[in-house]
Amino acid sequence: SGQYPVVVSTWPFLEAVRAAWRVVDNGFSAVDAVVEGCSACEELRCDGTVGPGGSPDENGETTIDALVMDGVTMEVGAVAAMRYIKDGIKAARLVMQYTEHTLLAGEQAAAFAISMGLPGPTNLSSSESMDKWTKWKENHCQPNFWKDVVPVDRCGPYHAKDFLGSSHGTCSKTTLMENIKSRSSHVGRHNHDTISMAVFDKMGNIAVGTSTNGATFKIPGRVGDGPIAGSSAYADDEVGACGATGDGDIMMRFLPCYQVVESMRLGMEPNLATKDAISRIARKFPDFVGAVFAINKKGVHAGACHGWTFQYSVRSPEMDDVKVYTVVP
Ligand code: SD4
Repeated sequence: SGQYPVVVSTWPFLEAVRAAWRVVDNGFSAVDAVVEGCSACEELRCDGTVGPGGSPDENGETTIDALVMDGVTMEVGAVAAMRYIKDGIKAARLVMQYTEHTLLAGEQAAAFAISMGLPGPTNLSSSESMDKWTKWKENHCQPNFWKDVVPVDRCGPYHAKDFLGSSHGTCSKTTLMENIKSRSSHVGRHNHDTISMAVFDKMGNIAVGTSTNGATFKIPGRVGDGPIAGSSAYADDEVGACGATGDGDIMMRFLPCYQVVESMRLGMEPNLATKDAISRIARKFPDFVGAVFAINKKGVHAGACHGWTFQYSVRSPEMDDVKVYTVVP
């Protein structure tokens, strides 16, 4: 039908949307387009928070969270805190396409990706990520994702193998650091962090995908909302699709994209469904920063946000190029 294909993405990731558009416009599948679009962002290192060389964790290492979901078969493939592999979304797709699993994590996700032919192992650090990390260390390794009391200093790096043979590792057990809650300067407001993309192909089939380095100076091992189906993205071809970005640690408790799609299933317009999902989170966490977009089967789209101004991008047949929509809280 006339309104297809459609590509929607978080943020003004124009090249990513164009890359996905070329794929669906040439008649390939929604899954192909989502993978191509998110891959483009990984290669371009969108906002310095997607793909190799982006946001480091407390150990100074860059890792990748990525997800792909086929909204027709409801198959999902995802990788979480994956090390050493540049191609997050392609690794996620391999999980979906070839295995009966949904989510692989960490070093073993990397081993899977390499065994399946993706390039690696690769050092995902860049001079930018190392600079960020060096500054963070110079600033006394300011804990970024800890509650009020931090019982050990965070000037690692800490790797499990380094603790072998010692009863409780090498870190000081007595340091009490005060967390100055510097999070908002790292997450959100200055960083866009995640590409989450939804595509309808010419057949009207739907897919979503996500790729991100997660949160800057996260605790190593942290898995965000990125690889969680229903949180950073969700699609169901009977209803529509949703993508999310923001404080993943909070958002993943609410499965906002599942919420949005289910609300639309019950007849809610995208506009109300996105607002409702965001306000459910904001009622419990008034300081959270985040956003969702949604698109239903009719091609009607909307976004809602909290704590920042959100932009999402759309490309559809009646447009000459990508159009960016701005949403205010
Ligand atoms: C995360 N949701 O890992 C990602 C980060 C993000 O805008 O999207 N920030 O928490």
